[in-house]
Amino acid sequence: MESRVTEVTVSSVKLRIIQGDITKQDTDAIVNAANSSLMGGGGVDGAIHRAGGPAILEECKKIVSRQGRLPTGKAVITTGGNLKAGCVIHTVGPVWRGGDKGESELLTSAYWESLEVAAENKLSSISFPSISTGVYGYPVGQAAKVAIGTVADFLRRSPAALEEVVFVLFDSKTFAAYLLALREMAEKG
Ligand code: AR6
Repeated sequence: MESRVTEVTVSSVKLRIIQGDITKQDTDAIVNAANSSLMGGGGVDGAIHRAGGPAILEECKKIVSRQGRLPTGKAVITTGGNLKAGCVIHTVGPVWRGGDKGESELLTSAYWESLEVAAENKLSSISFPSISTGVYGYPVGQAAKVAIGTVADFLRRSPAALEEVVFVLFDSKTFAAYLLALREMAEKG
């Protein structure tokens, strides 16, 4: 179900939001809202590993044996396995603990580092889920502002790095929160 689409342009880069399933996207990379173990889990993490197959977990295991657990706010890249997207960028968002434990900085970092990894790997398009707003409990209205704001800041800072950034929101409440954040950002200019 991807009937509700909206789009703005930031520094000539398309920034779109859609309601749908991120595992079906054909951008160069999709981002996984993982946990520090990189061993899979529920939510979007479970869906990505199920759809992409075992090659993704194999690479995650190699990364963990090389560099240890992935700290919150960092990102790494693996194959996309059987996914249409060629790569998965795994990041770890913060668990919501009331909002005064550095959550917004860590969420900003999760988006920023994922975009850096995409740029370093010369990818031109990337899809994000709504990081931290499921099991990790980050209030979606606040998370949407951080997510849209961070991507817009990155695109203004590095306008040539990417061509398209898509937020793929699973449910209508999450879509509505991102739509509001996108409109507020577009109005501010
Ligand atoms: N496509 C797009 N979005 C999805 C999909 C999908 N196929 N499936 C779920 N979502 P969550 P978190 C949405 O809980 O809060 C995992 O167990 C979901 O509706 O997946 O960062 C990890 O292993 C919600 O809006 O991620 C970690 O332990 C959003 O994705 C932990 O959960 C994020 O929800 C991470 O928690």
